[in-house]
Amino acid sequence: MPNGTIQSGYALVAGLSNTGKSSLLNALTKSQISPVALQAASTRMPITAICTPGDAQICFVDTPPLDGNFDLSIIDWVDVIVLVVDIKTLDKDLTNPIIQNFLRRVNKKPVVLALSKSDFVKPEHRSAYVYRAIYTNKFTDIIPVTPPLDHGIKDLLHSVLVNIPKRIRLFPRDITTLNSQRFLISEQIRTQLYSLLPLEIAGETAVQIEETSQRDGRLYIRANLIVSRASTKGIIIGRKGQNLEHINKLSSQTIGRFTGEKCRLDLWVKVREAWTTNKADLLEFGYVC
Ligand SMILES: Nc1nc2c(ncn2[C@@H]2O[C@H](COP(=O)(O)OP(=O)(O)O)[C@@H](O)[C@H]2O)c(=O)[nH]1
Ligand SMILES: [Mg+2]
Repeated sequence: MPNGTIQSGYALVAGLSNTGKSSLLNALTKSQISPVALQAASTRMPITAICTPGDAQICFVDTPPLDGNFDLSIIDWVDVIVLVVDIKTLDKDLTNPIIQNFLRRVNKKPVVLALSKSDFVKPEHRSAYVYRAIYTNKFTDIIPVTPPLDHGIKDLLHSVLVNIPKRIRLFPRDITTLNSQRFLISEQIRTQLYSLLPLEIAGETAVQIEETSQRDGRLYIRANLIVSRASTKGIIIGRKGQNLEHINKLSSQTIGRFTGEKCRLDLWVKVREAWTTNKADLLEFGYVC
């Protein structure tokens, strides 16, 4: 191995919707980079967080759900895959055609199975689930995890790390993500919409960051919530502005946790008729490339 090489590479975090992928990525990288919602809210585009155990670098990539907007070609450029399966639905999920198709496509790459939400199963019963997954002969390792309690995270990190090859460093020493701060902030706000609004309204609301700057020792963010129908505007604002205030409060909290700074969020609701069906608008709001 030439001098100057280190373990440096990509680990994909994939799974069905709402299985705990984003919570797991945050726990693995000790960050709050990927938004976690109370209600199912899909990650739209890959979100990256880099962790540096010892001299190594692992760029974890949180992805849209396998049963959603997942692009299988992303598999080709990662070194190892963490497949996240909810321990409660393990049997059903292992025979789910979407998971089976994913595993066929993965081919010879190492796949570590993370049995998520393992707090729902008594500790003494967890090994039975691990044995069930071993039977399939598809996984390099199988680890029960509970990201909010930090359970299993160290073991999972170790299993990923042994599959990261040595090569010339891929990332500068001091970066924690490959995404822009603007994009990550907009995703934090967008995800909170799913916690507070009906699904169809949250799904038709784009978030556009107009300004991020420092004001009075705080991170100032001015953002627009863009709705596709005039009638939706009032719903988002709510009676006496209560809904918008709630969205603002929750988003400010999650942005504060993610950036580590106090922030002042200035939210505006704007209408762009039928943006969800207009290619130029979809491009502008980052929904297609
Ligand atoms: N009880 C429990 N809840 C979890 C766990 N991991 C995630 N969650 C919750 O499950 C929901 C979905 O998590 P999220 O990480 O957003 O899932 P994703 O859609 O796969 O990214 C959120 O409400 C999380 O707080 C876990 O290990 N135990
Ligand atoms: Mg997610």
